[in-house]
Amino acid sequence: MLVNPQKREVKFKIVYHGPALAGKTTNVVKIAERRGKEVLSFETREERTLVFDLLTEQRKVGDFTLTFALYTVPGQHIYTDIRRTVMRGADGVVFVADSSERRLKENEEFLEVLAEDLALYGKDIKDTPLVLQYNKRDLPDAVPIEVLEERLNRLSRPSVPAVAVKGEGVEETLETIIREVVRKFRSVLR
Ligand SMILES: Nc1nc2c(ncn2[C@@H]2O[C@H](COP(=O)(O)OP(=O)(O)OP(=O)(O)O)[C@@H](O)[C@H]2O)c(=O)[nH]1
Ligand SMILES: [Mg+2]
Repeated sequence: MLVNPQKREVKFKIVYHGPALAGKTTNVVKIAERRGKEVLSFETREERTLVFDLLTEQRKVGDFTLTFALYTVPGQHIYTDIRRTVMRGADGVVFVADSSERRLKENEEFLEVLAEDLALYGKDIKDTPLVLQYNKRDLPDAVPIEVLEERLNRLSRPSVPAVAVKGEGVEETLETIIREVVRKFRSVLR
C-alpha cells in the first residue's frame, strides 16, 4: 500500500495467484478488454506468463482516489523466484482455482504455496484479504462447488464461480477482492 496524503491517493496491489493454467491471465485480460485497456504482459513463447501481467483499476471513495494495480504471478514452478517477487507488497490476493477434477490436488498444494509466499513477507494468510475463484466451471469434469468449498476454502473466504474465458464471474471476483482490501484498509485506519 502506498499513501500520498497530498494527492489524497492510496495505491493497492492485488495479485492473482494460483496454479499454472488456472486462468489468472485470462481474468486480467477480460477486465482490460471491457475497459478498452491493454494489459502489460511478459510471456514465454507459449503464451504462459513469465513475469507478470499488469493492469490498473481506480475507485473514488469520498475525495480519495484508490488505485488497484492488478498483477498475475506465473503459476509454473520453474518461476518460483519471479512469483515471490510479484507477491512482494500484495495487499490482497485472488486465488484462481481450476475446477477440473484432475487439478484438485494441485489447487490444494498451491494454497500452501500461497501461504508460504505471504509468510516470506511476514504476512499471515489468515490476515490477508483473499477471494477464491472457482474457474473453468464449464469443464465436463468440474468438481461440485461444495467439494471445492470443503477442500479449498478452509478459511471461509468469499468465493466466486467463474468461466473466465467467457468473462463470467470475472467482474464479481474483482469487486469482491476490492471490497475486502478496502475493508482491511478501513480497519487499519481505525
Ligand atoms: N475451459 C476453460 N478454459 C479456460 C477458462 N479460463 C481460462 N481458460 C483457458 O486456460 C488456459 C490457461 O489460461 P491462462 O489465463 O493463461 O492461465 P494462467 O493461470 O495465467 O497460467 P500461467 O500464466 O501459466 O500460470 C488458456 O487456454 C485459457 O483460455 C475457463 O473458464 N474455461
Ligand atoms: Mg498467466
